[in-house]
Amino acid sequence: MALAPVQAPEPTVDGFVTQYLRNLNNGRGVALSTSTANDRYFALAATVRDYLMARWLEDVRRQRTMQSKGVAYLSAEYLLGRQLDNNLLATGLTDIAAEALVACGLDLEDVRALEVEPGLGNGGLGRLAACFIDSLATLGVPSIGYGIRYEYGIFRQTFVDGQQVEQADSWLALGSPWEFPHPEAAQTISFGGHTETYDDEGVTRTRWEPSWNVLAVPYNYMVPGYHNGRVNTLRLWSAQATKGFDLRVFNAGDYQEAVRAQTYAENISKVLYPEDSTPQGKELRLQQQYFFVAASISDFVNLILPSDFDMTHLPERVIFQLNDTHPVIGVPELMRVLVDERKLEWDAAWQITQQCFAYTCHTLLPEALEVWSADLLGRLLPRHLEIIYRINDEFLEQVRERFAGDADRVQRMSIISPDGSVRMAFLATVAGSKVNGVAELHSQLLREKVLPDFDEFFPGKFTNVTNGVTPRRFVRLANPGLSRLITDTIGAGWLTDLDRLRELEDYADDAEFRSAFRAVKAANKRVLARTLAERDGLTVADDHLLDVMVKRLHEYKRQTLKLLHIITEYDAIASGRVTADQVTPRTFVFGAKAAPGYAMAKRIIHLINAVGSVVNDDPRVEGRLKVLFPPNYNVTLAERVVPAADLSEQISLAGKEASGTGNMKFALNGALTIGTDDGANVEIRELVGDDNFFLFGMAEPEVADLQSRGYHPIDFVRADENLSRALELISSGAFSGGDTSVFEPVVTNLTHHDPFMALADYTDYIAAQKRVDALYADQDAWTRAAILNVARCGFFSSDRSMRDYIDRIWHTPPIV
Ligand code: GLG
Repeated sequence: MALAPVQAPEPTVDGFVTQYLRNLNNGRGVALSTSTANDRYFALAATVRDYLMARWLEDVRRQRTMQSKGVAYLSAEYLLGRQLDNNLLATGLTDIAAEALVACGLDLEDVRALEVEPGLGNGGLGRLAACFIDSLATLGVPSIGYGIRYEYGIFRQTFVDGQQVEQADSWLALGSPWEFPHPEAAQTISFGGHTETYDDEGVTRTRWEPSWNVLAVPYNYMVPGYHNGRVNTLRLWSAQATKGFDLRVFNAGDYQEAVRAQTYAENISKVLYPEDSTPQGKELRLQQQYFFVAASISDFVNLILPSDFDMTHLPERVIFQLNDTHPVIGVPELMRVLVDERKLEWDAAWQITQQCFAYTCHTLLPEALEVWSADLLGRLLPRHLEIIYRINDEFLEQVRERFAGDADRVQRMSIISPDGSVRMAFLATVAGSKVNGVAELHSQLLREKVLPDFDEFFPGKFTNVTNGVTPRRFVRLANPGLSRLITDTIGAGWLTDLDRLRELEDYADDAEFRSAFRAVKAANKRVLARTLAERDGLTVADDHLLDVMVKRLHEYKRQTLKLLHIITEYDAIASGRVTADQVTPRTFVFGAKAAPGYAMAKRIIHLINAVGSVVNDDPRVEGRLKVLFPPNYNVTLAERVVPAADLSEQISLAGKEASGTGNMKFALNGALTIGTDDGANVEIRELVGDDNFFLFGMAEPEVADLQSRGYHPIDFVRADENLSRALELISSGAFSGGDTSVFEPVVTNLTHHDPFMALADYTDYIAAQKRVDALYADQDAWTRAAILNVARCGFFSSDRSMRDYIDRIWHTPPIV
């Protein structure tokens, strides 16, 4: 009998119902009548999977047999968001599924609410990785994403008395229907021990004798392209002990000792970015990085490539893209594989390695550029440290040759810092075929300020790829109303060709279109209102300007500046200097998590909540000002907040935000940006035009200039009465029940240090907010500007980012 390939079920309501009930019965072992909500969700996910399966198997097979080059994206984070809707959209089955569920007496809305989003990332960097794999699948580029299957993702944020309290995110408590575990395909990953040399038929080679191992178990996830039948793979690794628990010790009664090794091993994939302020935490983090990178490289070279593959051709088959410095330990790992295991000459191996990696830098903050102490590296990965030393020696030899006598330069460029630690960004830059920043300004500053010696040394190595976001999730799924309006206006096809949004420009002056556009925004606000009411018991007024700042809490992003604006508005009314009806009614929405160990960030969260409760309870500003801070901002909530926003706050100190991607999502959904000349804001403004963007604040050269002249925040307090009043209000205890000590550290920090110059930009920020009010008062003009934002931001599709990576870095053509 010939084996027929797997077939997708019939894409009809009947076909869907049959498959759904089969999954409920055979997969969950329940009848519809006795099923729980979770059963119904799992069966639905399984049914969607069934429609993707045949294509997935085919694409996996093709990946193994093809001769062309593919992308292996190495990222410690993937902030995926919910999968169900996205996969229904990709397969075009949304309507069929909805009808099929009705036929079963169920409601798609209820079932989809059960999905827990996998929060396997912290913020922009992790969400970017998720957007990129979506675009790669949609473009039909052979690629595989590699990462870590954290048992606990980013913590769940709650507020207790206005203060952040973190709770474990047990997203796997009820299991995940989207993953396919393959324990039989586990890789053994080694740590510790020592190295020794040995004689291999006359050649001296090095051998690593590790002292302990863990298993890396792959979990596969489907990554479907949009309406193109393509299904790529995301492979996340989970750590497992090589040996189960020790039965002898267990039987002797020492239960804790019996599972000690197991616990130790499994800790590696336990939590996303464990606190790294303690030495133990740091070590765990390095373990995580090596764990997933070594497993991924081994997976690619040992399993995906044929066993007789000639490694000198590796660069023709793969590019390992390093998403920030987290996977950079992959560089010495590939060298070790090639030299120690595959027995290539060092020089040949180095040639290959340099072509197989490319590095994306996502930051400008020096403290975010990872550095590992040689001591820790040597203990955990002794062979890798040796390899890094040799890479560095040979590299510095070249530097000395080119710049004879320039000892300073040699020291500046050394991968090993003067205190003996390893600078991972330098290693990535030396090894990578290309190095890119994530927005024009960022790439420029990277070349000029962070890595200037390297830019000079490696002409042509540095490039830029401006970030992007997937329009499938962040326009089509998040904003169905706008999507419908766009399709009705310019026809279908724009979702995979986002530049076509340009065609909407013509409609900015069309009164009918503007009113339809406004109606969509209003409906989105009602959807958000419903979400926040159910989720957090919050109310959102219909007629307010929705002013939104959602992103990680960090001083450089300047949530405090936003807060000073709110306090100023509040103070103006409360003190009677303006009457309530003179201010534009606004609801301010915050969403922000602070790193658990970042005390100042947590205090700022507390202050936002404190200001919020005073403002929200004060009858003098009722109906005029409102502050909402729903806890636990995540991708799922973003999909509701972004389409509802009128105003997008992108107010980081110029030169600090590498790119931002939230800024793109808001603009694409018709919010206007109030922003500094920072990150991708620069490009947004250039595209949408100055009239449709509220620019304020110092530009990066002015920041640098003020810094060099000496910045004294107190001068700015003295110069602006509103600012001094706002700060004074905080100091006086107005937001802390008269207690003057709680927020004193925030005020003192601002008035004495203000490392991110919020006070220097305050006056201009307030002026820009006045321009916001003025434009908002003219609804036609505002809507026109909002439409132009949508029409002119097609550039920010992650499809375009992927094409740029392909052209400038990867050279991996789509395979259709
Ligand atoms: C970074 C940056 C953001 C950037 C994102 C994706 O801070 O500005 O948009 O990566 O490149 N660490 C991050 O989240």
